[in-house]
Amino acid sequence: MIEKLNNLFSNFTTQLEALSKQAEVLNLKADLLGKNGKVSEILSSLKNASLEEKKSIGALANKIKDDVQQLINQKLNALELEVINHKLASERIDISHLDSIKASGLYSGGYHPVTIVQKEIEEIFLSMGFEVLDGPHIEDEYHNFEALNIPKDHPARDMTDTFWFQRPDDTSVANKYLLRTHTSTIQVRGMKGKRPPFKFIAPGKVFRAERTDASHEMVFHQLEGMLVGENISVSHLIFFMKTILSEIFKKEVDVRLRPGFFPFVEPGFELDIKCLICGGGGCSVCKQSGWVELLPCGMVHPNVLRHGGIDTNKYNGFAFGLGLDRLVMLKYGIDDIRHLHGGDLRFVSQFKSY
Ligand code: FA5
Repeated sequence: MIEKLNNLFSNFTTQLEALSKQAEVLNLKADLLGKNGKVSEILSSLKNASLEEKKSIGALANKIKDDVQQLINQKLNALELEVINHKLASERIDISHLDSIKASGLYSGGYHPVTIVQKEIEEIFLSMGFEVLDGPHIEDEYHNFEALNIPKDHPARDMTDTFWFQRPDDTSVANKYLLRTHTSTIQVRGMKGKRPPFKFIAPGKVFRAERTDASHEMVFHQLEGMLVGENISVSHLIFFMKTILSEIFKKEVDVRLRPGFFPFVEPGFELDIKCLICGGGGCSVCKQSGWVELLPCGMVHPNVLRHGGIDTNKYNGFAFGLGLDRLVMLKYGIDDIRHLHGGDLRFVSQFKSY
């Protein structure tokens, strides 16, 4: 009987090894351990055996049952893994190699040149300890104008042509909402809840109902910057602006500073950069002047600081609003801003991919 059981087990292991389907394994298990299986058959023939025999054969039969069950489980797991691996291998798509993507008729995406430059500038500011903030495209009058020292009926409201609209659920309030005309909206939003000293930048899209030309778009990008602390002066501002520009262009660039009027800064400046498209000789981008208006800036007006909850007896600061699209044009030698957002893939795919 013992020999019979041992033979049964050894036959089972040989048979199991040869099987390649889960159903076959389950059949083999039933054949051996099932109610009417071979092991039960042997055990039922023990009825008339002695107590000693019953003990030793019963113990062996139980061990064989356990071993069979364990081997069956191992085999089923191995077969399941094989099925999964086969599926993964057969469904695998190689996205790591650009050529194979191109060969399959697909093209990999890439960053838009404005995004590339925005990311580079963010890195520069982050390395100088600035925070990067975001803000809504749809704004209210308060953040776009009032908080920036531009009250109702102030002539500066006409400096930019604004896209106004009403909320469908609140038609009683005319001209209350707008698409932000500049990223300066983040000045007061960013200051709220902060204690000086602090510094942040806020890049993003802005919208103006303007006629387009080589250097003007209706939807373009700005990058706002603000630094608030104690005893900040115009010389800090100028030094800072020049450092940023040489970091961005990776070389010394010619700049000029002119007085500029913005109600939210006092004094205010226009920082122009010598046109890198024509080298200063005159072209359509610089409107034949040799200079491109790029970086208006100034010392933050105390009224704006007060809207941000800042104690103006103790703190002051500077702010700037970089024109990102124009910077991209100067950096890459693009002679018309409309190329940037015209949606022509031949144009944008010239720039760095992921
Ligand atoms: C402003 O928008 C101010 N908020 C900037 C500012 C911030 C001043 C903080 C002082 C302190 P301005 O309207 O000049 O300023 O626009 C800023 C920059 O955006 C310009 O120098 C220019 O580079 C860019 N820009 C303005 N209009 C357009 C346009 N239509 N298309 C493309 N770029 C534009």
